[in-house]
Amino acid sequence: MKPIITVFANSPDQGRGLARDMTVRWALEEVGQPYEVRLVSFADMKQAEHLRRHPFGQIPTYEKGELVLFESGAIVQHIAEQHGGLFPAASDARARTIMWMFAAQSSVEPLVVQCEVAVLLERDKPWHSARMPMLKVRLNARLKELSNSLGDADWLEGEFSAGDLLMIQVLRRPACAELLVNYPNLSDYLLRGEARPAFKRAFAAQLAVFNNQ
Ligand code: GTB
Repeated sequence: MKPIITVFANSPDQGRGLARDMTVRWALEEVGQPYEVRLVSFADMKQAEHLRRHPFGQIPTYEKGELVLFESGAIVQHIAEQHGGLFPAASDARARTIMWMFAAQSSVEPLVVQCEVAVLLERDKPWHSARMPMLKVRLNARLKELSNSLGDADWLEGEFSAGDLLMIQVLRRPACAELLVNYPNLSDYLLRGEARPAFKRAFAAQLAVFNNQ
């Protein structure tokens, strides 16, 4: 039985792979698990049928048999637990991988989201021009710390893992792009992730949805 994931019927990013279904697609491609896609419009996401899958009326979700999951990080963790390829075998290394998954989504991504919200929704506020540089400074400081931690390693925890997948998805966000030039090791890390065949297959699949509009 193939899992079914929900994705935007009409992605605002126009197929740039920025919406979080890309994270789930990439994880499924890494482990070689074929999947089906349920396209949902913005209106569909707020209807009862979808709210039964996702209480916040968002994508992505993951359904397999009786199991219905939301939250991209939890979905990636489930995929990593069910298949080989995203979690190291040793339990300490697995714990550190889960630590990096949380780090990506709770210690780096919120700083990215704050920058994006400021650009998209707060440009007309009188305090925008004072707030924006402050948000950039905070994000830059976190990227510097991440850069120091990665050092000259290829991946965060030995082999490529679910921690890298989630961290690279955060680094792909446009708010990071202009800051990554300061950290060549993070730029190279991002490129290594995007060069993975599984990433390319996932990217092509989400782009195909947009191109078939
Ligand atoms: N914490 C949740 C997770 O990780 O799964 C967050 C889920 C989430 O933010 N979903 C967004 C959504 O459904 C899509 S990914 N939004 C619709 C809504 O809330 O009504 C965020 C996103 C959307 C679009 C772009 N883009 O076009 O560039 C980038 C990222």
